[in-house]
Amino acid sequence: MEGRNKETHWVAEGTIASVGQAMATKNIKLADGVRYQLQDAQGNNLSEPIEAMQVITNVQSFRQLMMKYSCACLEIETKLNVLNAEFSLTNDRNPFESIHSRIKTPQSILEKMNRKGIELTVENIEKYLSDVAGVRVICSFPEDVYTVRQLLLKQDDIRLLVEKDYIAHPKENGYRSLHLIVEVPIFLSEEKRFMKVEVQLRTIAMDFWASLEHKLKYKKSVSDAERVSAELKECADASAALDLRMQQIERQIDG
Ligand code: 0O2
Repeated sequence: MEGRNKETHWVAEGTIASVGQAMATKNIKLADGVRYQLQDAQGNNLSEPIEAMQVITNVQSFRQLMMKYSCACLEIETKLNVLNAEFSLTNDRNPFESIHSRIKTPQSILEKMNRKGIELTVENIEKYLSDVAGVRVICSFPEDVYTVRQLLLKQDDIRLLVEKDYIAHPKENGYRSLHLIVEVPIFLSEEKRFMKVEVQLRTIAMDFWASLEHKLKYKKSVSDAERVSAELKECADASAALDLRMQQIERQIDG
């Protein structure tokens, strides 16, 4: 199986997956925006030409990588759930309210690779993206965010790669969250592999703000966008102040 002209022709044995396998082993790189024509061994076109992302999502090594990221999310979630169970027994309250995991969609992976100007290969996805696996932890109070951080990073199989504290140093638009890029080991039948996971920790109020801001950012026609941004920034500051007041009240009640 061989690609004759990388941008227009692929000689395939019959399935997109087999083309993908061959590309992966030969480390052939895909360019976004180019349409790939799949052909059988006799040179007959197999289907309509398809886009780079459609090809890569059928590559076995891409599927394996996504499976590994899912496992890494599970590892982090389990660690956090164990900590939550212990903490709630000893301290009579939970350090966090909820956890959500997600694997970045192929579309979103493609967009980020394009934005960073990186060629689309399975290897590059793993090498250059650190947020394919994401775990979001929602806490009640700001100090819980740092408690969870400390409990998680204390574990000796977790490696901290990058930390961005947007709570101590909010983004200009008002965005607040603590981001940790960590590596966690996953144990497969034949190997132990460290996988990167982005852990985002934030309060309920920060999460509410971020979800709303995210929605508005992607709205096509926001009239008076500048005023909306300024209002959002005010809301972020007000909600941060409320977080701190609620935390103080909680301390008074708990003693
Ligand atoms: P999605 O759809 O959530 O995955 P890097 O990843 O380090 O190359 P980046 O993306 O600037 O560069 O890193 P950063 O600042 O740590 O942001 C990563 C993620 O945090 C984003 O992922 C968002 O989920 C969230 N985030 C960061 N800034 C904002 C913000 O201003 N508003 C909101 N609502 N969320 C934010 P993605 O990949 O952008 O998107």
